Amino acid sequence: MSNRKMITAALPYANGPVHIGHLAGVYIPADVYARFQRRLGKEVAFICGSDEHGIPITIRAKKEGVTPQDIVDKYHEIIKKSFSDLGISFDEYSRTTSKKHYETSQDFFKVLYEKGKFTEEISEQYFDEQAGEFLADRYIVGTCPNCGNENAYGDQCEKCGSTLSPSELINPKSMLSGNVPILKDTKNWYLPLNEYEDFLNEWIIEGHKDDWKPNVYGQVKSWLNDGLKPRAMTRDLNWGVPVPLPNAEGKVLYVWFDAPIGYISFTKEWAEKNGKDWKDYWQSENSDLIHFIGKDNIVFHCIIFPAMMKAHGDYIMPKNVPAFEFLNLENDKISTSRNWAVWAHEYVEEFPGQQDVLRYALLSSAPETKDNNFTWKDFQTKNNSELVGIFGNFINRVAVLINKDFEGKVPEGDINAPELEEISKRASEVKNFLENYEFRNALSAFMNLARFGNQYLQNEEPWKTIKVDVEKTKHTLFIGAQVAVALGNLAEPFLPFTAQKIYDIFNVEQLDWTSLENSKVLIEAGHQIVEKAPLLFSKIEDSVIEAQIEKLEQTKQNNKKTNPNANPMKEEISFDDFAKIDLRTATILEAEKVEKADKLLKFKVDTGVDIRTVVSGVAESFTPEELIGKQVMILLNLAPRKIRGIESQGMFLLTTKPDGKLSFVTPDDSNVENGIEIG
Ligand code: B3M
Ligand code: ZN
Repeated sequence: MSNRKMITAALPYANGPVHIGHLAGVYIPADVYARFQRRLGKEVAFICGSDEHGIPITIRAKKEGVTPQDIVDKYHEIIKKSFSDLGISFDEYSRTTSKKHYETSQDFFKVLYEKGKFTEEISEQYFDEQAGEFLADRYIVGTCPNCGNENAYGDQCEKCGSTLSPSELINPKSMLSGNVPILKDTKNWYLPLNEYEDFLNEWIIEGHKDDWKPNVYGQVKSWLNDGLKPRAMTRDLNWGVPVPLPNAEGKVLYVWFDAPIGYISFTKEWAEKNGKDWKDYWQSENSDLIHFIGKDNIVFHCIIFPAMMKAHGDYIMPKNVPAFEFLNLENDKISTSRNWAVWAHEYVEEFPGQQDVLRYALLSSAPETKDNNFTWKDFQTKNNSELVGIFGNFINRVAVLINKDFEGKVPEGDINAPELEEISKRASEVKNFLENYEFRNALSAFMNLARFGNQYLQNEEPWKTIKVDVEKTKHTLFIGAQVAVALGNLAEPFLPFTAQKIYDIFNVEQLDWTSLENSKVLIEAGHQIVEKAPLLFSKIEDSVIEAQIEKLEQTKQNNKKTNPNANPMKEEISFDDFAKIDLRTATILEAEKVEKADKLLKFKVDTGVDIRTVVSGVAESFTPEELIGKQVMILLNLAPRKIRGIESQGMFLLTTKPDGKLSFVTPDDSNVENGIEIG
């Protein structure tokens, strides 16, 4: 068994914050694994960083009207902070716009180029002549040939879900200029994946049939059965790592070429800061490379990146690629664009000090072998019944009773008691499950020790026996203390914040894993614990859960909007409220500019009731002349207001056009008299 563990977690795209789906399906399990391996005494490098290239970034930038750099700067910080707040113990969290990464990925490309591993191919790509750019599939919109959706993308129709290619779109248009794109020849460098089929078959299909997860193995097998094709490793784009060849202007490395090399670049950054040699982790047989990813990344980590590393020649292959399925939220697919998610940074703010509750809830419903579901009700139950009711309750009772009855000193007990075996049994179970990437089973094995401890106290009743049998009580609490310290130690990979609290309560240092497996005393008799033990967990009230469910309900309402730009409905009013409003038809008699006010016009209006003065901010949308004689609608009984010294006696009904210009709401029939009530 190798002494080093090179553990990677998929690089999140820096185009949005991370949500519980990412956490449950990649980052929390990866963190548990890394922490556990450190406890076994392995030399661990746990590496991640933001994926800052690729179309998801440029699309987001376009949407927000800012540069790709602005987008990645913003989300890199948010993501990085969320991870650190949630105790994800990366040794390095960097970003693919770092200098080291440019160097590393360009060098990697050059090695493959110089070894003649690429083929050069000319292909026809859509090109926007006005913008002077080749268009990624996502940048082409048109009508879906399958469902008629007019806003289908060149790679996919989000309405009917079908996968498309740009040439299938009816009336394709460039998203950059709105023009019809033309087809133009372009040269790119391809990795002939078909040449790696034999290698991949032997390494994975024959070599990892039994130790890789069936979902991963199955996907790889089906890709290989279908046969692999050469795949372009460069793109015509202006955001990414430039292709390091002469005459390659306007070309960048394919994001799935540069991103996995990020794992290597970031290991180098970490190694330099920590006096390590990165090659010990990436180019040594005494290192296990393990990629934690979501199922949509399997092909990249099991086929393309290994083929790249094989082509390069100096790298080890991944030992395992534990890929997770997806987590749903309240029985609906998590979606960034629909805002259907629980966002990590929001959770941290709304549940301060409760990071471990989320870690626990997500681990216990981790989508290991099939898609799983997160509900707020379930989250509440897991906290209130399991963490508060069992685990927290047990630790608290042990600490309180030792203080109350034995002045805070762990009492004497039988050091050969059979209960100590329960500890070592559970520790070995947790270990075996974690070695097999069975996180949910590992978590239950740990919780079973807490259940055992709780039951033990329940049976022994030290709060009663203290009055009649002090010796027996001593033994009970001696065992209680052993189990409590064991629980702290076993909890650490899963619930690191809670583990630290337990170490503090019992005034102990963290132990390595093997000492837990030896049925030994973990805390000696006579050891002084703290006097006032804080509670590990607190009950989550119904109102807190209801507020979260309400928040999701709001999202649902927003998603129903037919116009995404429409503001949400204002608070409901009664009919009586409405009846107070006096709206009338009126005609503009005179209009003139208000001096020294660019936006204002002053009007004389015939309201049918009287002739009055109105000041309105429409000067940027209309000239005074074009409004004279126009019939409009006016709010008559609005209290008069002084605007620039002029008393305005009413307000016109106006709306805004897509270009930002104002437009009057008018009766659609010209035969309406002035002063007619509207309602
Ligand atoms: N940036 C994340 C994703 O597909 C993608 C992973 C890169 S790992 C090298 O969600
Ligand atoms: Zn469609």
